[in-house]
Amino acid sequence: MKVGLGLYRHMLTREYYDFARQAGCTHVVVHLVDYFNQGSSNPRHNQPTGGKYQPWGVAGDPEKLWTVAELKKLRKEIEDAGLVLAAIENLDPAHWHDVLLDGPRRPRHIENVKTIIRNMGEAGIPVLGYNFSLAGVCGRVTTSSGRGGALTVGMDGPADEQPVPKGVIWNMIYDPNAAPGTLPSISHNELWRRLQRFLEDVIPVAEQADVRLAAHPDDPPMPTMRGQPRLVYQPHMYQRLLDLVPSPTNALELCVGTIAEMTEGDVHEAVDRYSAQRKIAYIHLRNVVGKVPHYRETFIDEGQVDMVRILTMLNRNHFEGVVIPDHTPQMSCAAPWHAGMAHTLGFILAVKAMLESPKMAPDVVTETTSRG
Ligand SMILES: [Mn+2]
Repeated sequence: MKVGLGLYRHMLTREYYDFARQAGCTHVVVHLVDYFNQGSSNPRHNQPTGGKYQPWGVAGDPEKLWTVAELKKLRKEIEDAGLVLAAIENLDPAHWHDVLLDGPRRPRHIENVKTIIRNMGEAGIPVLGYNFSLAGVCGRVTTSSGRGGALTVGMDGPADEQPVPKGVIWNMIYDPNAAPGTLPSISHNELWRRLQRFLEDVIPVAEQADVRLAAHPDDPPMPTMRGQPRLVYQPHMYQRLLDLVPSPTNALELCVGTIAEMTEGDVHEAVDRYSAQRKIAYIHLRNVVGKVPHYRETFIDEGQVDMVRILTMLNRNHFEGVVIPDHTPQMSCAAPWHAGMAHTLGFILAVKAMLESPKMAPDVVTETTSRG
């Protein structure tokens, strides 16, 4: 298991790379989509939040795909700082919205995704995280209900009252000039059909390019959000995604917090099951209290997930990918994002050190696995 840090687009600077190393990371996962672009309710020192029904921001330039030259330059800058670029997280809605929507530009947008995958392969970036979702990460509220009054994110009930407006996909605005109106609802089967077509189109290209595709589950994991179906909103639905197109390249960006919010199954079992199958490309780690549609994100050392048990299972199943902190509540100081990340990384590194200590490991493993 390796420990990394996820960096948003505006954080792709030497200062943030140095921070990652100082906090004990060997790897970084980068976001090239600028979620915060013109977002009115989306402060940059937090995870992208938006409002319950307010999108994050405006998507990127549909004509500008990430080039081999810029990807190679990014990789070099990260390596010059002493880190490894483990993955790119998320596609820009501007590049592939008609794959999600099954719209008229789908053929072109599938080619966009293939080009991005080939470019990543050429630049030596081994994993692409993605989220096959129409409504995206939405429907959440930010409150000061975290420990010590920390600002944190969660749900206070379902979010189906306001449908997705036209011109918005995956909680970002891809067409600011879209006609008024809302996106018609589709069925769960139709969404699975779109995912299957997507995987069948791009997995062969990804295999050739040696880039793993890693699917994030639906966050928040409700059956529907804003009137649109969700794909992976119970732990077993990840298996359906894997079985659609069986390949080591068809893999998971397993989000522990999201799975813990699901109403069925058990997050510890899910981590055990999918890591034993070698299907996890990388892991988002965060803790949580409650289940959808009523939950709150918490600090790593509280909440309903037994993090020691999760990390022990990953270690026992010889998980060789990267674990990154997902989101954290905002700590009261001048650098709330940094403080939350450093706190989470310290916790992860302590457990990792314990598991890897030759004298400690057998006792810890026995103790934590016998707990259940
Ligand atoms: Mn996540």
